[in-house]
Amino acid sequence: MSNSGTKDEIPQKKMRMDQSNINSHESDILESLQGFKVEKILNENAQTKTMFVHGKFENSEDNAVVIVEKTAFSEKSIRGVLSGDTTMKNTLKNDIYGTYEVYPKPEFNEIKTTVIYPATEKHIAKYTGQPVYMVQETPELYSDITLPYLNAENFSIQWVYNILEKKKESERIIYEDSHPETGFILLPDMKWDQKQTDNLYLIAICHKRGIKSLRDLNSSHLPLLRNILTRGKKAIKDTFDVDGSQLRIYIHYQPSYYHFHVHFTHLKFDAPGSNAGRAHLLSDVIDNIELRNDFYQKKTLNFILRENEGLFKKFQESGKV
Ligand code: GTA
Repeated sequence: MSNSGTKDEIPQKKMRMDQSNINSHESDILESLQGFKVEKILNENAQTKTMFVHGKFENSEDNAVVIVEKTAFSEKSIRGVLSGDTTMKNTLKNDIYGTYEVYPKPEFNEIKTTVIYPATEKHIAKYTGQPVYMVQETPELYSDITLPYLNAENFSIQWVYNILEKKKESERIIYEDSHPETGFILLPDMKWDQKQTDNLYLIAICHKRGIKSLRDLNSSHLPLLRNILTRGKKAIKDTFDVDGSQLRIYIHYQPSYYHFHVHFTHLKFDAPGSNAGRAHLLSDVIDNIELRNDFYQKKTLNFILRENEGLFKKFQESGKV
């Protein structure tokens, strides 16, 4: 829990916002969505109040994917909402019961928006609602299907190198260990609005290049994995006052980005991708490798693939799903 005055809000001095970066050295930062045309709603989730939209900007053939998400209330924002600045429209009144549509001032009505532009067909496929399937990947299927596929086709990891080389997001870094073999950068994940710790989400990106995924890990990586686990937890405790026992610390298999990284999310937060079929707890991964050096080279790994994903099509063609 946070030690700030209000429940689970981040102490102001510890909050790191994007604003300085946005206004200073970025030329392609959007100031409005003027000229944006919605082409298709790719997916929506009423529970998380999120919508994934495919669109285009005027005078451009490039695709954009926009993710809009209504953000959680905090004690600070709720005081702003429940105030005289808010206008209200009554929708029901019965005895002592009343419901209203409420229009707070814009600063208390934020919508977290992620814009991917230009977006590739792979981005559009990733965010499109579609059937999903559990796949069983034996070591042989990994070398025959998965590895050739991901060597030929995967999401660009330029954004990862930008972080490691301090070209982007350097002001957001929470902790860095710069050792080339065991070091990493810990920073807020793109999905976290950093307004409260209830939905805390950070990623640790290792400095060492060439570790694609869980499949590559062996005992030579134990110092790196232990370092991320121990120092990542400590940095989060020091910065956000969230104890390690309140964190879900895991690796995705398959990830979207094949440069080794670890997800740190708050236990209270049902983060996308934190379920079985995707997430492997870092402490279990360490334990498994301690039991057997080549555990992840020998194990059959189960994971969920989307029907539109290229990798799923490869598995389908080979008759393995
Ligand atoms: N700080 O530039 C970045 C950046 N990028 C491009 C990605 N990430 C970044 N973080 C910073 N700066 O957690 C983060 C991602 C993700 C991690 C990569 O890096 O937010 P991964 O390689 O395991 O890939 O992790 P994965 O699992 O596909 O990640 P992602 O994007 O979270 O997708 C999982 C599912 O979550 C998606 O299929 C989608 O259904 C859902 N999702 C994605 N984004 C959002 C969102 N903004 N809101 C709600 N749901 C989302």
